[in-house]
Amino acid sequence: MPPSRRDFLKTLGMGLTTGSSAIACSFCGKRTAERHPPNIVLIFIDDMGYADLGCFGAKGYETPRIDRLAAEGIRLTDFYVSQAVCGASRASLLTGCYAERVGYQGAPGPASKIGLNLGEETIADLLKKRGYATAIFGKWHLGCVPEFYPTRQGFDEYLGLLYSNDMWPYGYDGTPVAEGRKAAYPPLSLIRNEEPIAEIKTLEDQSTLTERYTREALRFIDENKDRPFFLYLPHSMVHTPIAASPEFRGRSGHSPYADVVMELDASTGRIMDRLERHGLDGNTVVIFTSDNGPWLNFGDSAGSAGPLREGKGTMFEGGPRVPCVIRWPGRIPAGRVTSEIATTMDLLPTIVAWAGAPLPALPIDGLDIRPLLQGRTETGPRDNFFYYYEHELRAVRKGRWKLIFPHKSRSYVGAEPGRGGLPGPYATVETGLELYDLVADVGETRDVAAEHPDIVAELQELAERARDELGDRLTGRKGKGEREPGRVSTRFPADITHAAVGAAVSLSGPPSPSYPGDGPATLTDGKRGTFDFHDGRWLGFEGEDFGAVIDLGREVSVSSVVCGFLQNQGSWIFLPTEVRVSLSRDGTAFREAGRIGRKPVPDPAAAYVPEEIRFAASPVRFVKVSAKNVGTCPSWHAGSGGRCWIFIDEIVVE
Ligand SMILES: [Ca+2]
Ligand SMILES: [Ca+2]
Repeated sequence: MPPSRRDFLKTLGMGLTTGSSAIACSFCGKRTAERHPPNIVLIFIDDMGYADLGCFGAKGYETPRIDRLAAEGIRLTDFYVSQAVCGASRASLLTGCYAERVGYQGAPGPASKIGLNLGEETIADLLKKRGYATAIFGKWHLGCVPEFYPTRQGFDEYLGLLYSNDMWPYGYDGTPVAEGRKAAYPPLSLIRNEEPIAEIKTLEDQSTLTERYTREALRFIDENKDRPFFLYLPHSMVHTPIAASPEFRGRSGHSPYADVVMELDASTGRIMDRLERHGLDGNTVVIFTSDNGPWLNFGDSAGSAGPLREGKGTMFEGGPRVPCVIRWPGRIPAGRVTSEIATTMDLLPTIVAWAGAPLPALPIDGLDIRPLLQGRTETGPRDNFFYYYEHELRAVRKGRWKLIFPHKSRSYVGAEPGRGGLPGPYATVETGLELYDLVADVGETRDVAAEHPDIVAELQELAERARDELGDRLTGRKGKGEREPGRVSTRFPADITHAAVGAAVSLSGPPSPSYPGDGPATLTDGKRGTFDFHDGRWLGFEGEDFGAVIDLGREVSVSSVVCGFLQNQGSWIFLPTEVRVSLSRDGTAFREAGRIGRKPVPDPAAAYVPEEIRFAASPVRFVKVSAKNVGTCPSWHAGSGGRCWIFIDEIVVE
């Protein structure tokens, strides 16, 4: 008998757990299901480096309140986020899954039409089932259209920014930008629940964010002191543009960056004091960590990864390895330090087990690390970690060994960093197949692959199993455990029946290799695309005209042809300037049935436009459609001179 999927994944060490086993587990011990389950406070800093806290070796300034958390709890030295980028990292934190599993990548901007799938269960969803009050104060970054807001993903209340604080129509110095990508950004709104309440448009406004979030957190604790609560505090700082409130400017005597970190430290202290005032600190789990490593090209406005290689946007250790401390007096022994591998994905199963709440119904990757944290064992349940970035499996770690696969990466080495809040350029680095011993060489400086062919082979085997489950763009693999992100649907039904469904299509030229859909058949499969042009339901043509002939297989009486086109000018996708339909009975002699022409005009809204051509009904077998590309982006467009795209999803023949 073949092993079950669960057994199989267990041998992978991928920690796949399912709802049914979870329920059995969370009620098996009395210790985990007391009358009043613990409150959870999860403080998540944006872009804080591995060495930015005193207890992780920060130099030149102090973080006494966070250091005290470490002294009274546990410090994790080998703690990872799933990816060194804001959005994907947060998807993993809240779902307990690799970003590949939940299909959520990168750091989507204001025009993005995807979000964390509403079918995923977040920590907030799960704790609500156990009667927790839930709140998020800070940066969301898991979908910026209302259907994906935090209030739709288990949070009772929200105050914060929907995405990064630099996704605003201003430069890093706070002055308006006239051209480029940011010029098209909408105002950066502070959202309360589902309504914008203020606009963040100056560095002075940025400097209010830490204080605003902290005040909300204190109020939330006050209001919910008599019931279990989950407080998720994903600060916008220390992501640039950094800004400390007036009270903290110059406080560190070191740098504006250190001032901002000290304000975050003081914020953490105020939360601890408030818990203590209400007598709650003994029954509250406080977790402090970061979403990814430092953004090093900002120089003196970035943090430090200390001894680790590189930073944010890379999967060398400085990218995904982040500082982490967890405090729960009486349960987690004070002053503990562990170098076992653990990840933000492990927080979900650990927290819900402490709370006596169920695990998600869908498979996850996180592992319950309660025994490790509580000192019942020195060995954690996780001995491996898969370093994915934007769906590329760039490296794998098992125990002390990290095998890096050949890939191109952002690098900060050899590029002059910016100063005074402004970014410097990135460099790039290309790796080979490289093996590092992270215990002897945490900085990944000496490739020892040639000395350990057996370990290389073992890690390659492990990686192969990850690719099977989660896919890998570097080797062109689709994983069988991959799920879809949430997508904004158009107002048209996703499925449609018409006379050309299943008909053969020949294209006059191939689509871009980046957007091939399912080949030419994409145009007659009876499926429409969503606003996400990455959804595999579109054919994309870069700078080229579109042309296709559909063979209906036999003569059919036809009176209209409707072609579905996408407009998303922010992504250089324009409607065609002309659409023309011709008909034929024999595939040789075509007669024109109609044409539509339009001029490109600025329109920031994403739109699904069915271009319809109607004509007198007549029997035809072949339908020819051509569409003219705008060509190069018009002078009024941010990409002026660049090549325009056409995206088409279906040719509806009736
Ligand atoms: Ca970040
Ligand atoms: Ca289609």
